[in-house]
Amino acid sequence: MSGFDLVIRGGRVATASDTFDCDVGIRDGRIVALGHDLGAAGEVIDATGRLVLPGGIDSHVHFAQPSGPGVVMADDFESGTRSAAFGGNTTVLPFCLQEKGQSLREAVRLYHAKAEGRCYIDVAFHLIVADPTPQVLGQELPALIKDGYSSFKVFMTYEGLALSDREILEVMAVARETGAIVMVHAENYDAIRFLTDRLERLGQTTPRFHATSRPIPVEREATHRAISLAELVDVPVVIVHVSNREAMEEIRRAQAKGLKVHGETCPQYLMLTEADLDGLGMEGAKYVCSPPPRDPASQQACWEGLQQGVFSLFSSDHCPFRYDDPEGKLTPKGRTSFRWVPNGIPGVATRLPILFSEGVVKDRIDLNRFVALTSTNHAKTYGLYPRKGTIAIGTDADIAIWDPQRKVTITHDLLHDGSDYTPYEGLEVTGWPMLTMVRGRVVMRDGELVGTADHGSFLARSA
Ligand code: DUC
Ligand code: ZN
Ligand code: ZN
Repeated sequence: MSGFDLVIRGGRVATASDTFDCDVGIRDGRIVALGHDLGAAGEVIDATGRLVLPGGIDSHVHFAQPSGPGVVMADDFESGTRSAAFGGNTTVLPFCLQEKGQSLREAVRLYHAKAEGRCYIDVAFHLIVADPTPQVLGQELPALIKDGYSSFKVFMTYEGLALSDREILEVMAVARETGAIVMVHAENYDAIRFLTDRLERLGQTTPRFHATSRPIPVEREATHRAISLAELVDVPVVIVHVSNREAMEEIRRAQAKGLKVHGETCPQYLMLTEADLDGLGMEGAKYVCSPPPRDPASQQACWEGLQQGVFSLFSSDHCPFRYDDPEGKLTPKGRTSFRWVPNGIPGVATRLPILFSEGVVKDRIDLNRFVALTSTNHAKTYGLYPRKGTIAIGTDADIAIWDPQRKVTITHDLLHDGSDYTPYEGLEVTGWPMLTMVRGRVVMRDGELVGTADHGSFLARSA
């Protein structure tokens, strides 16, 4: 009787550093052998002609997040993790949002209740700190960090979420003391409000003006300020969803100075531009996200950031709202002004195929950088490595098997999320995840869901 539950045979394995042909032996949900002729197993998966990659880790997704009166996020944990599995992901990190006046501990309890038994793949939570009271800063946050919630996001914009510089410094100081990492949404709140009010006075309220209300200086200034605040406290930060060259250069400069600043960008900043917000009628609302998609020069800058290592993280920022739905993009208020259109677009299932096709197939990045940007670096940055994010002896058997030649035209029905559209409808890609396995159990095979929503487990992380 063989010692393996499963052997993946004949594939080409790639990690963030190496590419090699070998079989992968799995037992009890872990990788226990890499080699040739591993012998018989309970099950053999033939991966001839396929790539065997660490499952994607998407460290920036939003599921079941409270999104304001009358607005409902399109994905809960079940549909969100299902869609993630179809896109070759094995772990996601969604955000647990603290609302003003709410205890952070209570927010975490409620978020666990939403996720419990409803995840196809593994999850860890970031926290969003919206109300940094003395109780939160002095007790709840340090205790939660100890319990495995070792990263949290702060916002420099949005009603009810934006923190003052003083508050950001207080939160960063807790991270400094406890070894946590701070993610920053860097856009200047007052500048956006000023520009939005002015546009509305001029009657410029259609979705395209969303981009006009948050131009590049709004993001560049806040990026600079966020980095400066982190420098004062000497804490590691991630500048999330970076959309353009000027913000990217702020990060590059900080990295060159030796500051612990990580950069993240997302598919929308490679594939979309503000022209997409121009659609007929309200169609542009489908592309409303923040920061907004920019222009071809900004897309090029984001590619350079990925190629040169300024960006170590490529995440989806999956933040889904249905389009044709009064609880989605087109709420009664959303129809009156871009100001009220929920910010965010879906993308957890399309992140990997887009970067593989546009990046690896088109020779902008190599396969090892693809693995680093989509899996390994996420695990390393957020305290999941080496259990997650690579293929090595002893790691969780979290694997995506890809057909690198398969040509697919992206249509929404392939993505299995809770939304009613994809911003990438009709995009042709080469390379597609054919099988997703979490801790040795197949969740998705050949476009069919074969896993169950009780398989995903919660991952507590080390700081
Ligand atoms: N920031 C995010 O990270 N996601 C969606 C909306 C936003 O502003
Ligand atoms: Zn954000
Ligand atoms: Zn986000």
